[in-house]
Amino acid sequence: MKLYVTVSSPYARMVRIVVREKGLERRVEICAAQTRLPNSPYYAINPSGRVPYLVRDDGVGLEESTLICAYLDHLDGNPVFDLPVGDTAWEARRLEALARSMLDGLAVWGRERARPANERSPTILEHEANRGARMADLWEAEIAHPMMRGRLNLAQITLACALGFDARIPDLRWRPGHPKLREWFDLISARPSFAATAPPGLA
Ligand SMILES: N[C@@H](CCC(=O)N[C@@H](CS)C(=O)NCC(=O)O)C(=O)O
Repeated sequence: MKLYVTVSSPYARMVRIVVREKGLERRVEICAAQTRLPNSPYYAINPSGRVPYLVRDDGVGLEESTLICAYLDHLDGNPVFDLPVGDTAWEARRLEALARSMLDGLAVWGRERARPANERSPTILEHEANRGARMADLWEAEIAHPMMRGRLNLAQITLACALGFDARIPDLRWRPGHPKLREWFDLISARPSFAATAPPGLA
């Protein structure tokens, strides 16, 4: 199988973490995609131009980080990232949605920052910076939740990929004033699958 990624994409990082957590490094070839480029050859592979994108052994392509994570998790018939059964599933989904909200906002912020300076919208930059600050406050309160401490799950992976995106957004200063979140992040970042997939800083 081929997994198309960019090294900076936090969504692709989620899948790269799952590849390592599931020991699939030999089955999944990581391929660099050229995104956001006019006429990129990547568009012939994935017309949407987005990453992550998994081309399965049968040639069928899958988009969306959560779908790809679930597909890879189920390959061995022993999924470890499925939702828990019963009422706790709602808590798991609630936390995952909150982490996704933070990640989606930061992705918009990062994309706006990456535009040429004269094309950036100060309104969007400010809106996303404020959202990021509110979400960091929210997560400082939520991070003690047992599901954020227990066995690795998609809420944890999503939140860690969101917070780690500060490597690409220097103005995202979520650490000051959030000691519990900082401690949680430093711990999860030391896990080999997270350490090996950390996004490069800006040049
Ligand atoms: N909801 C998608 C988001 C994927 C996404 O936004 N990927 C960005 C990189 S972070 C991308 O491919 N951007 C290229 C483009 O928009 O052309 C997922 O979870 O996989």
